[in-house]
Amino acid sequence: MKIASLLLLLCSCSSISWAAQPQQNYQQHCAVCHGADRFGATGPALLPESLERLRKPEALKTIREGRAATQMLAFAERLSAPEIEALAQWIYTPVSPAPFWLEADINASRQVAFAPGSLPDKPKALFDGVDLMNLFLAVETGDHHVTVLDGDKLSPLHRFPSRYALHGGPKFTPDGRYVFFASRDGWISKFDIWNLEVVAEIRAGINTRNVAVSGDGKVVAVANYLPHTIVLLDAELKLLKVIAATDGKQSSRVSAIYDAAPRKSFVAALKDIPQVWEISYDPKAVDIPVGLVHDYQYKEGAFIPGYLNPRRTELATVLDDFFFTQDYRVLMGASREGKGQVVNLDVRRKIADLELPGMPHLGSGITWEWDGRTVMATPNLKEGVVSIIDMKNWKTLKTIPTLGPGFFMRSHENTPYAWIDSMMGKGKDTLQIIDKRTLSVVAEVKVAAGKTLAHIEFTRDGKYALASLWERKADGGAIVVFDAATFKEVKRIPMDKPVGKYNLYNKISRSEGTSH
Ligand code: DHE
Repeated sequence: MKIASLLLLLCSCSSISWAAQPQQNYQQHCAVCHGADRFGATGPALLPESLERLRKPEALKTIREGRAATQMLAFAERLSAPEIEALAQWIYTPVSPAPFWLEADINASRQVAFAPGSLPDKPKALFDGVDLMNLFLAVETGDHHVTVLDGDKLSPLHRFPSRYALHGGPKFTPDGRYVFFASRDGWISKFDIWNLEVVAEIRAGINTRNVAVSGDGKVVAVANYLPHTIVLLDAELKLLKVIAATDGKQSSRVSAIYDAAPRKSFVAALKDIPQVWEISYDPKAVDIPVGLVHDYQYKEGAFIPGYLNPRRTELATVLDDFFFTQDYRVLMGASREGKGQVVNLDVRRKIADLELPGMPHLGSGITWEWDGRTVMATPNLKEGVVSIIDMKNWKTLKTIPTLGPGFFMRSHENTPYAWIDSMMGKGKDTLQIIDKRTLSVVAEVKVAAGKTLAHIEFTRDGKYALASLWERKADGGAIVVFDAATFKEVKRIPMDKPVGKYNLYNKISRSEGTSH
């Protein structure tokens, strides 16, 4: 009996110390960089939501061996293998209570390096003779830097550190002077391209999807998974408003937010609620009491929402990836299960279904004129196909087989070709080129067998296509420049895991061949 009690005592003691151990080790070794609450500080957040893209063996390796070219130290000497295992296990468990990031947290996080008006209103001498609208910004996630690239000479001009893990396209002001980046950890950075300085930063959330900038450059919108919010900032990154993403019954992660400049509004995709939200930033869009106008749909509140208030379109199913017509009146959306719908934002209802297999990546779609009509082409994250949709009747005109599931598709007004990667499958090292006139694959390019080649962006004139050799610099990571007519490699610019590259002109002019 005594032995049994002793065993029980030993067992419960060891389980107490086992359970307490990772927290203690975390506070002792990790909290200083990753935050006592695991929300992140100088190091990234360590929450299950933030770690979704890091596989457990990779996390274990990072704790053991550290991360080259970062401040992440190796802990193999200081912690035993079971301690490291317990620590890794623990950072993948949700925090309780659920993470929050209130207005006060957002306001307190704001940092201004250069007050408005304190930097010269003209581009640095470095840019003399450079076409500022043909610059590219290349996001390198190897060592978390951004390179400013001269699109005429195809050579780097400047490189600066970014926040950890930028995601989504950076968004430019219409004059091309400023650009806004979002990191997965919620940091929004405003960079002055003319002066090559980060001028202000703010943490808008804990787990962020993307950022959008209004067509007039005055409002910045941020979509968050954690907390469930849309955050609106002014151009100096001062908080304007936090909008809780809820339908009154349930709250939702916000998958993405886009600028619909011709409508002077943002359009938000919600991951957990079957609604599309449109948020007007038109100062003339005042809230109108229901009853004063003939309103055919929105009867929920006491008014029809106007300036910076979401206007909701109810749908039958959730949509979390969008593509817009060039005038932004109509959006094509898909859920991650692949159900596609066409929604008219003026009449605020679904107007058609889309026949799409797998998991279409509509956000990466492009359009062009074909046989007297506009067609839209979308890659697919699950199946090796490009779907071509007739935008007059929303029917799938053609399904083009590719080497495998792909992420990004690109073209340009001045080229008859569209380029597609297959980075999610076996053909990840090969780009395929589709003739926009015949809707068929006419060429393939590969520069390094077995290495991912993806994400294309054209120069302003459409003469060159720049693709990412998606590797660390030591493993040959580079931007590979192809002649857009002959598909021959003309240059290789070494980079550290270049993810996306963004041409100022193509983005600001909303080229039909690139994402906006
Ligand atoms: Fe992205 C853009 C969603 C995984 C690289 N990605 C976007 C956008 C959305 C999105 C909604 C458009 C926002 C914008 O540009 O403003 N991405 C998602 C996902 O849901 C998904 C599948 C899962 C996730 O973890 O979020 C996902 N994305 C990835 C990656 O794994 C990629 C390849 C590498 C990475 O670093 O995260 C990746 N996403 C990108 C890039 C863009 C992007 C480079 C900008 C494309 C552009 O040219 O505009």
